[in-house]
Amino acid sequence: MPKILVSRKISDLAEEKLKKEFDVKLNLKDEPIPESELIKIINEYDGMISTGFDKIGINFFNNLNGKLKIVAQVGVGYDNISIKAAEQKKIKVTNTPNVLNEAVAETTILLILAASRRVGEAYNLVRSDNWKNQKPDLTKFMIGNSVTGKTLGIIGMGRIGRIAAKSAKAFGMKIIYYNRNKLSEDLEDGARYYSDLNSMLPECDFVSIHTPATPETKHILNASTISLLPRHSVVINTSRGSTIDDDALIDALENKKIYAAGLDVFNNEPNLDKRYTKLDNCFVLPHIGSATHETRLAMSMMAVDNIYCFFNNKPLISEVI
Ligand code: 8YV
Repeated sequence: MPKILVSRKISDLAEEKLKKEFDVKLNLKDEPIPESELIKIINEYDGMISTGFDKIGINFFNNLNGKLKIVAQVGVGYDNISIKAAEQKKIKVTNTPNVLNEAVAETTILLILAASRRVGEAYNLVRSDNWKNQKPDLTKFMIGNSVTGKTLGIIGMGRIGRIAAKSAKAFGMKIIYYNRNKLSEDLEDGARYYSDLNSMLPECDFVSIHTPATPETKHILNASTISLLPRHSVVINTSRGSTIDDDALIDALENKKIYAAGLDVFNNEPNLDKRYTKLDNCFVLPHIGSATHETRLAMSMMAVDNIYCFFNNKPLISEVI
């Protein structure tokens, strides 16, 4: 019976299913396994279920003795895994695309609304019992920007970007997008394509990032690209923190070069740049894009199914390499 290490607590049903077929080491207490510890123990296992919180880098792969065959990540992103090293060592890597599209799109809409309608400030006012000290000024009190009818620019019109676009249309938003390639008319669904990011940015009332973290997308929003955004624009990020240059975005928010930001992901999570937490015009979440019961169960199940298919010589559900 193949031995499988599950690096973090995953959904109960998925753990049950895995236990039926494999010799499983679960992490019921959900204690993070430090990288050095993981490297020490991993050679006891034939397969591993990982999460985006585990660092599975070159050292991990260099240390393998031939027993480990597959890393099944619970997550669509896999920037925590050195894919090149995995390829060299002929280790399969799988991820969990599609099942989280809607949850992340929901979070995108949540951030669009929260950032433009000043939800963070408004919520803090009530919670801190300071509402009663405010004058309900009709033209000033918690006045934000409307979302309806505005233009949303999507950077990265993949599976998640397209669902976010579809949801945004419910608010009458016009969709424009920047992507490596123009999509078919069917997938575009009325969105206007820009082959050049710099040409799209001045047209955006909102801009939302939906790319994976790659060397090409690192700091795709930086001082130069942010300077092209209108002053009333709002930056949304549910992808990865690395797509944004923090200094540039914080400068733009502090000096009102843009209106607001809504961010679910950060560089160096969970130790985000503290300046974000001090800004009234920045609505922040702790990377909860896919955090619904339904979605985390589906993600957990997909990772388990990938492990099952691999050890039963069936086609994998979602293969990265
Ligand atoms: C997860 C994510 O929270 O799927 C992803 O890429 O960022 C999130 O859904 C995280 O990576 C857990 O593995």
